[in-house]
Amino acid sequence: MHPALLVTVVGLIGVVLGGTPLVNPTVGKVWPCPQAEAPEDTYMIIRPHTFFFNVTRNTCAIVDEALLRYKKIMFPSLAAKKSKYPWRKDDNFRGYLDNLQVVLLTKCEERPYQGMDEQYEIKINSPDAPGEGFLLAQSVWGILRGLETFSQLLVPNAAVYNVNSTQIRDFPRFSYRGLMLDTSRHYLPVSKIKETLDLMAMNKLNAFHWHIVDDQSFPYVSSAYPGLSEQGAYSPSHVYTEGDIASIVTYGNKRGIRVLPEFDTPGRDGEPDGTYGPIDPTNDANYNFLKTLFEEVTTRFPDHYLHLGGDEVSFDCWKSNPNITTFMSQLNITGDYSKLEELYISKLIEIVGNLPTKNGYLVWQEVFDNGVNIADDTVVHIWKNGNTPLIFKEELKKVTAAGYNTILSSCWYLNYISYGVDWHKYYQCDPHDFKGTEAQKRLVIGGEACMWGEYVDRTNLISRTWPRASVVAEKLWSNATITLSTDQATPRLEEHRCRLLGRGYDVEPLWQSFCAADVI
Ligand code: CP6
Repeated sequence: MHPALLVTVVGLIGVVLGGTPLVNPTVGKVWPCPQAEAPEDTYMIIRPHTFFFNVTRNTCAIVDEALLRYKKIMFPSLAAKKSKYPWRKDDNFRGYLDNLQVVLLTKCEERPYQGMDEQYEIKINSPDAPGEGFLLAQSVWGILRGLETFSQLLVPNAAVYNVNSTQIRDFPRFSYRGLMLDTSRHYLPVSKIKETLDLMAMNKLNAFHWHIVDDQSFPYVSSAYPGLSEQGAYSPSHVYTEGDIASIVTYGNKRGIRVLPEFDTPGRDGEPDGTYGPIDPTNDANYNFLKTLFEEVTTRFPDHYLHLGGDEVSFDCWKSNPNITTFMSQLNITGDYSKLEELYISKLIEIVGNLPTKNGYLVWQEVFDNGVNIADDTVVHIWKNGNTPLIFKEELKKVTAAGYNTILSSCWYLNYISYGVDWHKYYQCDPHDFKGTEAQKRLVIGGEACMWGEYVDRTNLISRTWPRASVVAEKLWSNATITLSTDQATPRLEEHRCRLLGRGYDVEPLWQSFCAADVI
């Protein structure tokens, strides 16, 4: 690339965050919709057999591997022999795009993290570089997001692909864009989790919240406490070994996705049955156990954050334990079980805060609601009252007024299903739609779609999650002004669903329809 061009391009990237969008495209081909896009009617032709990515500036293993993946995604039939059909060339034809220049402007990074830089810029046959194609980003994460966008710009045309002249400047609206899966109520095979990570990357989601264990089963294999899965897993094969976890973390990280485990304590059991129940907060041995367990967990999951749960604690079991009753009377808190819970969570938080890895953590909203003293960088996860926006908006207000970072899930409980179109209500829910100051709004770092596992296993995971999670993904990535109208999103979402289907994923239909490229 000509040095002068590089300077302009760096300059452009520099103004992305502060600058005003060029155009807010209402109908485009890319999902989630880019922040600013200036497509033209002219186009270039990509010949898959000769097309290549040309990496300049910095190189990075994550980028090299992503390029190989995207070649397969973009040209699935590369192995097939050339089509005998001629391709379209007309007045708008502007030549062949033989390569995409992939310009990584700063040094490589290995693991994604909260607040990483994901902005990128794409130029295809732009006025300052006619006949050329560029993908530029400050970070490897921006390159990954841009590659996904580039792959979505390609339109098949017989044996080749058309790509319109365009300029795109894109960056996420929210930095935390998550999806939660639950592997306790049903075990999910590692392959299905990886499929989910692929789909997350195709929707620019960047945080996989793994609700790995719960009362129903404990598939996490611990070296320190092998009995947990030996006695707690559904079967010896319904488990996640250290190797499984490492391969899932790496798989996600290579796609710019953080993997955040949740070890939900003290437990949300219902009726005490003498077998299971929440952790006894009066027994010191339990805190030693938690320290050792979390020490292991935080070395296996390298992200700075982990999810500590803390939701829906039932006090019935604690009430039935005479040792706990005595303990409470000694502390002068007889009958005040929230106080007891607070005591437990405070100790847990102290333990986690003092681990060698110095982790930060997320907690479900109850921990905040119950007035537990949490660290300043805690992320409060709002999940309750999905059907009553007034209440969860009030919660957003309270949590941010107290100065905490927060993510919203209340309106994105994908495990709820019903007959009919349900994605409109996901699209209409906006994490900034509450009364608060600018500073309060900035504390809302994003949101998360949740897929609880009571009725979900490997057979229906993909179809029940997608493309409904894609709707949340656009809400969290795209400009607020773009995501106002479900009518304008409909044809784009239909196309995106067909694209994911075409890429080989069993994503469910949104309504009566057919996919033109779907080969029966
Ligand atoms: N398990 C845990 C669950 C749920 C929660 N925590 C849950 C609650 C309500 C619905 C779905 C799931 N199954 N540990 C709440 C955060 Cl509708």
